[in-house]
Amino acid sequence: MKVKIKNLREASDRIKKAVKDNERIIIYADSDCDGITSAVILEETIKNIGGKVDLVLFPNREDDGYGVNKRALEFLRDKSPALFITLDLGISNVREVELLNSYGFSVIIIDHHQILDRIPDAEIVVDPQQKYDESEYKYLANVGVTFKLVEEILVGDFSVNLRNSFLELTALATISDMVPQIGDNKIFIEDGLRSLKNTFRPGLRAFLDILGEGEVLSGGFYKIISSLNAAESKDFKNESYNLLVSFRQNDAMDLAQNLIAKTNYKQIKIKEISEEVERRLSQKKTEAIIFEGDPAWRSILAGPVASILFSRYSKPTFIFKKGDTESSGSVRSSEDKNSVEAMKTCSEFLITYGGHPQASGFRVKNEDLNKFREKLNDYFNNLI
Ligand SMILES: [Mn+2]
Repeated sequence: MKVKIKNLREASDRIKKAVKDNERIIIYADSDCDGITSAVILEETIKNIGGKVDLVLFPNREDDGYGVNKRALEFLRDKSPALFITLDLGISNVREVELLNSYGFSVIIIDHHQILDRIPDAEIVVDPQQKYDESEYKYLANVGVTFKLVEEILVGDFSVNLRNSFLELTALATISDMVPQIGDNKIFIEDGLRSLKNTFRPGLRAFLDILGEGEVLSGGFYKIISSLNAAESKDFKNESYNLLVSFRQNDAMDLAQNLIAKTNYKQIKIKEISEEVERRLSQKKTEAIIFEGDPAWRSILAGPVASILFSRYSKPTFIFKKGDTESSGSVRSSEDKNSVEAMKTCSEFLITYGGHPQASGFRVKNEDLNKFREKLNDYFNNLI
């Protein structure tokens, strides 16, 4: 018998209890493919055991920042008591969870990101990266952790159809999150993509119809993933989530069409920004890192731009949107040039930061940008 993810049983029991006692349930998930699919799977599972989720919320990363942000706290203030479940975020929200506790929420964190100095004081924390988690599942995307959780919740009542439907989403988000395709990730991807062509989920069917079934199965599923990642959250709502939970074929077609157009436009912008960064690099002396920002760049494009540049230069890459007073950005690097460990040494300058060694994010006051850059250069220079 494999060792289970720490606190998985506790989270399952707590969610079942909330359903039984008719507690209000709120899901708060990250706005990317991994967070959105996690939310869909957990919500549908809760419905399946006779409960309902009162609110499913997604942060606007562009305007309000990653994780449980300030606007979310304002919005949530009068929504307690409730069971508040975070998905694909939360592990870095020590202060915010303290506030949520004081508002009267019971908080469950489901995340897979690296632990910073302290674990938030939530009722239950499920994160394979945490101390004393003896499971092998360090490599799962959040959707994989969520899949394990719903297996625990549904046990014998997990029908083949529901399982396949969840596997389709798990496959897409596992690929999207770029976690290693090993162990259960490999199984999720194989089984999920196999099931995709027979999907009964109108949102995914719409993509197959628009993009062409054969096309999608021979690699075009990347287009579905980038389309799902192209949605933006507004007022805590997210179009990709709306698409995946829609049961109306026409709505689904419109939403999918719209997301495909968005991702095509984003691709053009990503290329433009990458070229601009390369132009700037050619004009200055080289550093251990790439560190570039601009008021005109949207922070949601920072991740993909950083990915492109990291793959070309193999240097830890920090790309950010420079706001009026603060900047927020994304980082791409490699396991051995751990970006989270690097930012730990700069935490005095950072408002927030977190993520994975290879993919992370940060928010910083503009006046601290230079100190941040210098300290990062120091860190990576000393590493070599
Ligand atoms: Mn994730």
